[in-house]
Amino acid sequence: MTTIHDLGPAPARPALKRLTPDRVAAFEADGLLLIPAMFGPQEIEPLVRLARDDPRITGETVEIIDSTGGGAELFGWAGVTDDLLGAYVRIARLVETAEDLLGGEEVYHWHSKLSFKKPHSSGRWDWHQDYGSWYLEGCLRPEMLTAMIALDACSLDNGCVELIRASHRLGRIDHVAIGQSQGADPEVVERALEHLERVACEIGPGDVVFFHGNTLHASGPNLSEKPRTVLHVSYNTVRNAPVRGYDHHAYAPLDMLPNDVLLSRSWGVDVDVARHAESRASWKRGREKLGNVYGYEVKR
Ligand SMILES: O=C(O)CCC(=O)C(=O)O
Repeated sequence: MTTIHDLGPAPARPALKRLTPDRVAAFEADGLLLIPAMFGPQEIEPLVRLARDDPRITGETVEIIDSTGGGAELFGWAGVTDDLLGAYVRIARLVETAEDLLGGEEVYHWHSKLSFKKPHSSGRWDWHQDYGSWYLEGCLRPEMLTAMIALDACSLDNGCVELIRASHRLGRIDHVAIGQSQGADPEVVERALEHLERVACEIGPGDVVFFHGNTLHASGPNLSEKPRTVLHVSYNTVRNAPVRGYDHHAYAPLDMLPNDVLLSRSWGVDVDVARHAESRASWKRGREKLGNVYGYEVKR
């Protein structure tokens, strides 16, 4: 215990590793930040191939049911994997950017999701905050963010992610039942949209959008003949590891990989099938133990 008279100055912020102060300030103001071409074409290509054709991925997706009964497809995992998928999670440039954006705090991998929208598919994501569900696992601070890496060209017609600029400053918004699913209270979202900007993430392969855990986001159906695939990589700060929660969200050291890991093709196997199967099983056990903190129906 200390008294208010004895408080020292706030601790200085650690030096930035990858970003300039103005970019960090932009993220803090807007809850989102675009880094164009963070991955080059040769770096993104192996993941595009894997996500498109590999039955170890395409045969293991789940369908997330939205408020209108449509289904969006995901391949998700948590933990630290020693494979191509893990290389995108552990590559230094992504991890260090996340740390710069989260006040210089050390981060670990929360979970990642390949999010697919097939051509002419109706699945959508209702407006939500990721921290809405992560909070229910006992993460006390919203010191969490997602790096969304585009694998395809994303636009409004193929269901790109939309963000509400600066909505992270509204704090955590209750998620409520909406049609067949759940999402941020629609009345609050409507009010937010009266004075905050709706931003379409129209980005190309290799571009990355970082968004804060409390940034409201959604995406519409894919009305086009082109696929829309993105990889969402979510990080939590080490000091914010959950006080309860799904076991696979517990802290595990990230073991960062060098920035040339993708070009030097030094990632080992493409998909560590056993680790991914264990991650999915752990996800299921977590749902059984804690309930469905995400609030939406998941179908295989
Ligand atoms: O990929 C998308 O369209 C959105 C996915 C999303 O919001 C999520 O996984 O929380």
